[in-house]
Amino acid sequence: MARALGVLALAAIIAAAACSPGRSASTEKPGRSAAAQRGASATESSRDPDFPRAVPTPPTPVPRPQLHQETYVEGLAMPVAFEFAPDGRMFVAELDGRIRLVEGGALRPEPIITLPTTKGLEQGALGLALDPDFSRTHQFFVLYSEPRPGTNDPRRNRLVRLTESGGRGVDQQVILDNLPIGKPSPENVNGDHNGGRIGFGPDGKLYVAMGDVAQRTAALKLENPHGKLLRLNPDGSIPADNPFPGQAAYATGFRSPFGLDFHPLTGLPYVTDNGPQGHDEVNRVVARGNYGWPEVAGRSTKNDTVYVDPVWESGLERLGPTGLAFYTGSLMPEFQNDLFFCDWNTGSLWRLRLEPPDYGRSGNPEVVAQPCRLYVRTGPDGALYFSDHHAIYRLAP
Ligand SMILES: [Ca+2]
Repeated sequence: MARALGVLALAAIIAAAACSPGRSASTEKPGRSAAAQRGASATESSRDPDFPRAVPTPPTPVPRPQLHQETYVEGLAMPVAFEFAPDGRMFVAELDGRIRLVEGGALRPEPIITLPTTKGLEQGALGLALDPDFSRTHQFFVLYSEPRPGTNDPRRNRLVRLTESGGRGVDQQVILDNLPIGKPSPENVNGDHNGGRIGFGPDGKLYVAMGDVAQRTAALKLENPHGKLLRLNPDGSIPADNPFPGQAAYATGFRSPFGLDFHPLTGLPYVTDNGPQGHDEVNRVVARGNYGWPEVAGRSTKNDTVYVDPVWESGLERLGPTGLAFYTGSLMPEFQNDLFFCDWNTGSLWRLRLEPPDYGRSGNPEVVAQPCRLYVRTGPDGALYFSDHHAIYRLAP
């Protein structure tokens, strides 16, 4: 895994850590094989001033004795995304394609549907969103990595829409197909940088955060989905008012985004992105913005206005940021409208206070809770919910 997480791959992350914990701290150098990186890292780190520090030691959360953390549901396998329906049920996407339901705090034993996914480290059921009009339509959306039939070879990423009926996912419709997908190789079995987070903005459009799938040249082309935040109508068509006329892209220059949510006051999307050697980012995403990759990771040092700098970046530390959410509840007023994100490498829930009026800058984040490695959301009850490899936790007074 490389970069740890950087990847975001979260999946990668995930998988890597799950399969070989000792390798989760390995570092990817662009253009070099993972094996070569591992072999060279000890000597390289001593002579390359830009070589990232080891994965940071998990920081200690800021004490908040007034808050109580409990396990909300366990027995899950890599719950990479979860969303609350208006009726209080929680939909959960497990990495290897199972969509689960939690009702009244209890996990239904059978998935509502199991999508056929590749079992790579950074591939699978990567994104989950519910129709803003779910109460009426019962529709939900999943972005997943499809294998070639009968194999584990990645064929494509695809965005599908399903309807929940009696606890089953039915009437699958492909909304956007043939999205790029990372290809495994002997040096890299992860299938890098798929991204795959999806979510509805307050404008009713469906946003899709796509990684570069380790194809930098392709990512430079506006018409390619690689490394873009896409903006779509719910049926997959391109909105007439998209910022690049006739194009699905809303913004460009992402590498391995694995968190997506929308600011409760401005409505702008925010994404986490994973850098190649540290320089992990939280980004406030404006229409037509170029977020740098593959030319720039982290803040640009080129003194130009071509690239939009991140709201915050990790410098040389490799966190592997994953899920991102704004706190929009009323149970914890001190968190109101703050940005929260998880990271794979230390398993922390980070809080970032954004500075008004445009919420485009912040100081350093603080750790609020652990373990948070995959996803975070504000629940309808005003609690914060976040997940690690096998469980979802609830934080509230
Ligand atoms: Ca960037």
